[in-house]
Amino acid sequence: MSNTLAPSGIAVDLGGTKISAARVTRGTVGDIIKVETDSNASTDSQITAICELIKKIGPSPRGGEGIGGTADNIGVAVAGRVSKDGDWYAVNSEILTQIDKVPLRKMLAQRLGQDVTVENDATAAALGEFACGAGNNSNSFAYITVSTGVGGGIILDGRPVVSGSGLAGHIGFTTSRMQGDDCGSGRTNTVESIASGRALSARATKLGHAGLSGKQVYDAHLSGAAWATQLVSDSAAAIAELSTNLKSVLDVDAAVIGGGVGLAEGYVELVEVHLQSEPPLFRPKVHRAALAENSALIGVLVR
Ligand code: ADP
Ligand code: BMX
Repeated sequence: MSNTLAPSGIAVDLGGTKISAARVTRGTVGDIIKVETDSNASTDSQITAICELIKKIGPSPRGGEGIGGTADNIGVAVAGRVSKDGDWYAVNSEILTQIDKVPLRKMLAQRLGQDVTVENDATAAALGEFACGAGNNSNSFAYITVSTGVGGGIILDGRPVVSGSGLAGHIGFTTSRMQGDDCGSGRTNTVESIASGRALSARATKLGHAGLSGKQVYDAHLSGAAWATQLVSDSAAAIAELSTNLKSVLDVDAAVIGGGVGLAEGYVELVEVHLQSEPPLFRPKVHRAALAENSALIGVLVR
């Protein structure tokens, strides 16, 4: 697979906190439309939300860049695992409570009247960073999104690591040596239960700071609140540990970090600080995702 593609089409990125959509033209993302994700929405409501955003973006004024130059290519990246048949499942059922064996590719094709690419959001983001981002000059790296959850997309020898069930890449559900919590995946002590935006919020509540979003916890850290700095440091330490494990198992060149928390001020630098406690052999390079919030929007259109 080439890593110098500049894809075009209509892209949607459904995460646990927001759904984004935009027209992409040869690798450049146009105006992004965003709506809040309803974690408890039914399958039909989630599909409707996706299709409404696509319709708002509208057909290309130049007849689209799809196959034969007619309809636009459409790509939909979603949080959750996506099987080779295009069926969609939440792995962390607390993030998307109604999503289980949803025939996503089939339902979207029926609603939109054309084939649609469907992919896990972090795997799509890895493809975006590989095509025209921080992974553009590497054949083996791990994209890590620290966002509502902690997701992963792995490029190995120039190809995405995928599996029939769609579980491959779900590195947020690996466990940490740090003290974690129960996780909506059914596992305990996962990286996701320590590092994600939801984890920052839940751990702040346990410290008596209830009702804060992950962003509000992070902002408290930036404002000098010691309790919040400890939570953010723990998050970065868990991602550093994860990056070291990925280096040890797959010998990835780099960890490319994205997501609302991962892109936040000083976060990547904190991960690098924690990596210093590991032997050099096991330290991958660490990069902030060059495409920032656009990684998955571009990657889901990469062919
Ligand atoms: P999604 O998970 O839907 O893809 P994001 O990548 O924006 O969306 O991640 C959402 C999580 O990141 C939430 O927990 C949110 O509170 C947190 N977050 C969003 N923006 C920031 C920020 N600037 N700094 C720290 N945390 C953030
Ligand atoms: C969770 C899991 C992954 C997803 C990752 C990031 C669900 C619903 N999500 O680990 O599939 O890639 O979160 O998702 O099982 P986001 O919502 O943070 O973008």
